[in-house]
Amino acid sequence: MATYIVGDIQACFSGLVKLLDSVGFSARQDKLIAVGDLIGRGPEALETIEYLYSLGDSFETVLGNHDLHLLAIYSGIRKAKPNDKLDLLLTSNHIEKYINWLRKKPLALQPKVDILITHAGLYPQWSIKQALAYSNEISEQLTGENWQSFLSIMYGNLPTVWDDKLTGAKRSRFIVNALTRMRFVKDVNSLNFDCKTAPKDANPNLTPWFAVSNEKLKSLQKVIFGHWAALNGSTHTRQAIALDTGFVWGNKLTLLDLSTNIRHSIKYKETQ
Ligand SMILES: [Mn+2]
Repeated sequence: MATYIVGDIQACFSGLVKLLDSVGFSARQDKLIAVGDLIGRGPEALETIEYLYSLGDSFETVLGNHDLHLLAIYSGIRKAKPNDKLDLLLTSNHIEKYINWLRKKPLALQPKVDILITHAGLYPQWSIKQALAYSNEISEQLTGENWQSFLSIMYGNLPTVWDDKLTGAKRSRFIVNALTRMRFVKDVNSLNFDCKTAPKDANPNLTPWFAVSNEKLKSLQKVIFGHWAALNGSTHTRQAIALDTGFVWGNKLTLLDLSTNIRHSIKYKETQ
């Protein structure tokens, strides 16, 4: 039994299947975990969700910003843009089933001791334990009856700095942003949402979240994340493992075998 963690699929169903075939993935024996952004921008949103749903207990995921965006569009809180490419999924006869399945997924997972998976990473002032607890706070809202009103307060960039004393919408918004949208921080702990480049091309006052020293992250612990295609899978940091390698932008889709630590990739052009 192998456990594979896959980078941002973003509705690239054909590429995903080819990559899984290349490692001999078997839904009966193996487990697939995604780092979120299952859909968004790519061409095969419906096929991707149908397939991942069909994997049943062999599949787990954390939610990414595009997945939350889908929930918000479905709920009428956000309008779909043409480049979201979600029309066939949203008009599927089974959309309600898929939405109810997705909103029960967490924002953080701990597939084994010392490993955290989230879409965007670990905020530099949080421990893994805190990230899991905060993810649970959001899941309580997303799985509850008033999940759609929760989504309506989710959008916005403020506050940018965490404080344990935050409550209500501000607290929820920070948690969602830190776990699903973070890339750079300014002044050690202030989230920045403007810059999506590789760290070397960023304004020098911005630091990737994983390059800020985190006193609460123990030396054996690791954080596996997606969301940041411009990193191209590299953080130069042993404890932060980046798996978004930009397949939807014509680059690669990456799968990490959790037991061997070996990465398997497929290039976009090999799948055309
Ligand atoms: Mn993302």
